[in-house]
Amino acid sequence: MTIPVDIAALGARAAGMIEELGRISSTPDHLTRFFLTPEHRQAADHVARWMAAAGLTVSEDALGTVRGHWHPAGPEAPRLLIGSHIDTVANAGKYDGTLGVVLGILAVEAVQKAGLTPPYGIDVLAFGDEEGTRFPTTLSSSAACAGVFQPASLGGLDSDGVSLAEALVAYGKDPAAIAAAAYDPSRVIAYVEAHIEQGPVLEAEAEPLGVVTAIAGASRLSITVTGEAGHAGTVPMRMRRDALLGAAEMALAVERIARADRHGMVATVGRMHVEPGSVNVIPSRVVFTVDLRSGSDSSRREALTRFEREAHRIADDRHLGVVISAFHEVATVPCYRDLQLRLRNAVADLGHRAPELASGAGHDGQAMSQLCPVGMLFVRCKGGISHNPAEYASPEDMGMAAAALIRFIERFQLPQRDGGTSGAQT
Ligand code: HGY
Ligand code: MN
Ligand code: MN
Repeated sequence: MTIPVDIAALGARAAGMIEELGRISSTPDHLTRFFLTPEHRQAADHVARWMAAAGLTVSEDALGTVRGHWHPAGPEAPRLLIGSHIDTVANAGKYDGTLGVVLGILAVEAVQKAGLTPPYGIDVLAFGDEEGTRFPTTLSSSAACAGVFQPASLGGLDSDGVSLAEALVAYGKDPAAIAAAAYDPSRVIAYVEAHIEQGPVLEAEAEPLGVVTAIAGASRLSITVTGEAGHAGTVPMRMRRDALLGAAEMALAVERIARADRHGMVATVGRMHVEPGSVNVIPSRVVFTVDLRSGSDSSRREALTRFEREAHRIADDRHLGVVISAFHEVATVPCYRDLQLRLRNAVADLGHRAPELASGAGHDGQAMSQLCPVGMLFVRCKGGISHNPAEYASPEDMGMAAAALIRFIERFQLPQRDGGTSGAQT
């Protein structure tokens, strides 16, 4: 059976759902929706209503992940998981994460309506903490589904000093129930996520969809530099212990290290907090973050070592203190070759070539890969812009992605999980 797909109609529906969720934010003038906030609650309820309207049975786990279940072969049958995240960065675009949840709901609704009765079930998952922008951890909700949640992260604090544990309780969750959120690996077939590319490749290739080969590993550091406050008008330059200038030199050092790398390494100083923060006081303490990524874990780890050495040299030269702590580390995850092939065939059914590309952005698939094989479908986005209100994917491309997921599900059998010929990891 080939399920008829109306790409324009699917795209229009996806665009409408993206707009609806894009309006749920902590501020009316831009989109910011952090984990376990009132706006997360509102968005989760909105997604739950979409799932119920699409014929899914809805539940919510101890980390706030909304789960839409379709079990035509009964609750004990193995499951395909399809999902993404509904939390955002600050001043975000509307498509990052949300698109994967919307497309999962549209695809499962379509295959149900077509009368498909696969020998497996499908859960659509809406994760609440992929970005890691409120608490120090990231991927915590998909980690809970994968059974690899780190209880130590419950003590992580947000900028108001609220711990993850306190925020979960305030959200109506029981941290003691987190372990029960884990899927039984023996009953999960695979995890598939559709996501905007957040890069320029598909646009350059003039293709609406791509298949992800691997998700780049990443490290996130917090660096505290301490110097001595002083009067901006009276302390001679040679006598200063200026924490900000030390931090600035360290930031340039990590940029230099990334630029010199041959594996496309990227380094970002996304946050810098300066104390005391008066215009006429020499900064005495600076805390800044480094986000470092590479397609090669060994080169990323070498870069971390080099940066640590450089930071200490700079601190010594300037008579400053420096403390470096890594608060996030995730390895590069290869996507399962069998899933890549199936996604590529689904796109080919629609008359398109699906370029293969690695993901520089992190995704929930990195956590889910500890539970089951992972596949990702990328959707072209305008100018490759993301983590920016200008982020955009066209209704046509979103419709094409929904149709590709429908084709993927329609043709999905129970692949070999033991690494059989078709399923060996890349
Ligand atoms: O940071 C990332 O790569 C993702 O958007 N969380
Ligand atoms: Mn993101
Ligand atoms: Mn994302």
